[in-house]
Amino acid sequence: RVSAHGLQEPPRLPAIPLIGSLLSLWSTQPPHVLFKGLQGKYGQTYSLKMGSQSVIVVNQHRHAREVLLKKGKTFAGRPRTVTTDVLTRDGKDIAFGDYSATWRFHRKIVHGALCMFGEGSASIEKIICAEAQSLCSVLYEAAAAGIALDLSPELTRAVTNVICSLCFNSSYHRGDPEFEAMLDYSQGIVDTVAKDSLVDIFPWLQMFPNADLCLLKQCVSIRDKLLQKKYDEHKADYSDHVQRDLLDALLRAKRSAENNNTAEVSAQSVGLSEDHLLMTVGDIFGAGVETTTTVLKWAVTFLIHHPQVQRRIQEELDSKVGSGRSPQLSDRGSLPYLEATIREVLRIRPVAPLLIPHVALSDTSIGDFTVRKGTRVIINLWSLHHDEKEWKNPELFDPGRFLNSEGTGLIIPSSSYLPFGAGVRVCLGEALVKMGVFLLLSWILQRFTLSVPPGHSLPSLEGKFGVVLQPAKYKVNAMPRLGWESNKCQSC
Ligand code: HEM
Ligand code: PLO
Repeated sequence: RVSAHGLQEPPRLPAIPLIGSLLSLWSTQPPHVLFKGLQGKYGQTYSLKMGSQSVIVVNQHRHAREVLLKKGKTFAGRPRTVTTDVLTRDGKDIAFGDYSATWRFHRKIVHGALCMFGEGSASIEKIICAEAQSLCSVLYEAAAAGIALDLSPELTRAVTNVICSLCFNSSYHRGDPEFEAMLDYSQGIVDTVAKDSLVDIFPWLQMFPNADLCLLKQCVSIRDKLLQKKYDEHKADYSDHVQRDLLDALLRAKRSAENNNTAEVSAQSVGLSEDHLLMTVGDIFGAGVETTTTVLKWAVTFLIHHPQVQRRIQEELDSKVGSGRSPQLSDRGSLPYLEATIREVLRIRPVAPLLIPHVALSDTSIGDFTVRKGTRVIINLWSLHHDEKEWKNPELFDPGRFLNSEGTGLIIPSSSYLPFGAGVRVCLGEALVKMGVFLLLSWILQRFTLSVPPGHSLPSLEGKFGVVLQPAKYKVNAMPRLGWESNKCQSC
């Protein structure tokens, strides 16, 4: 159908009333793979109905850039769903909260706090290196005992401690019961939130017993107790003169809004209620832990599949850093192959393969297609990152594609690459993630060669789809490298 403006409706999948459930229940493929496959029949941008909700799926970078960048504000809305409302007290956070003055204000506070404690500060490097050191000690112990390890809890603890010090100025020791509880609840949330499960498509289903929703509510309640505890502790010893972490920065904004105005009503009106503060810090803590750990796990998984890539990173480390000291952030510029590897991991296994759904805030268009206000837009990053027209052998893990022809400088070879999204909703954690992944990987690979234990098969490269795309569990042998047989770098 062509309108007066030359615009037309996007091709639409047959409107079977239960199409949403059809997609998630009757397909063996995860949604990002299914959506990529549907392009063959319906074109790169098409629409479908999930229950009564219109959804447009975008599988190409030109339309993705139009949505995220050119018309970023128009598409800056977020849908309300049953599961994200449970997680975020009805959208009082940044990631799942709708476009509003509150959302903008919280992004600003987080951005400022991350610059202050994170990217811009030397201390974050020290914190990450201390965690890298502690992680390597665990790998040395395991190697000495001849044990193969599931790296996941170790990587998670390192990452959690970095983000914990940014958010709450605290950290966890191995075996800390609060940390173990956090691992459990967070996995429960990742498994059940925001994956367009039936209850998100048909909200009336929450009337019936639902195991996933029940698990989500339990996990969220455990998380909320932890957040509340941190909040109360911070409130008790808050001082206007010292800002230790993100929670202090949020409390300070709340205090100053309250002081500058007559009643607490004003703090409420800019969205600085206790709920808003807890949900924002919950987002950053949750995002910080789950995403960074996931990238590290994918990196290790691909390095085990591609020992030649691992060797080349180690050669680069040996020649540019040597064996007398540990890598530091200032080495980033001289380790292009490692950087290229991190880029390739983010391409081949995007952490958020469908980003977070966007919503059109007014009637608008994508390319020649009309889009009505309220339509959800799913950007299929998986399609962008595996587009055969943009990437040679997209299924092949090849860090070299991010290097110039001399192999000395980094490039982005295609515009079809947006691991952190773009525009007004762009990820807030990109710089932080890049520092953490770079330092942790470089410390590990300088000291160890990773492989599967003899007789074990290679780990699966298929991810488990949820709000983040996670690799499966498996055990790793970390073999100390020549010259790094013992934990010699205790003091550096
Ligand atoms: C949003 C990717 C780590 C904080 C997003 C989005 C993506 C993304 C694709 C959605 C953009 C959209 O909907 O258009 C990643 C990747 C990460 C990562 C690949 C790790 C490799 C982090 C970290 C933090 C963080 C460490 C916190 C420090 C956020 C927040 C949002 C977001 C708050 C919501 C932004 C908004 O809706 O306004 N991220 N992220 N992310 N990310 Fe990240
Ligand atoms: C991860 C589990 C935590 O317990 C809660 C949480 C909060 C923020 C979410 C994060 C989870 C998953 C990754 C998300 C992040 C906000 C932005 C980030 C969705 C659910 C991405 C990659 O978009």
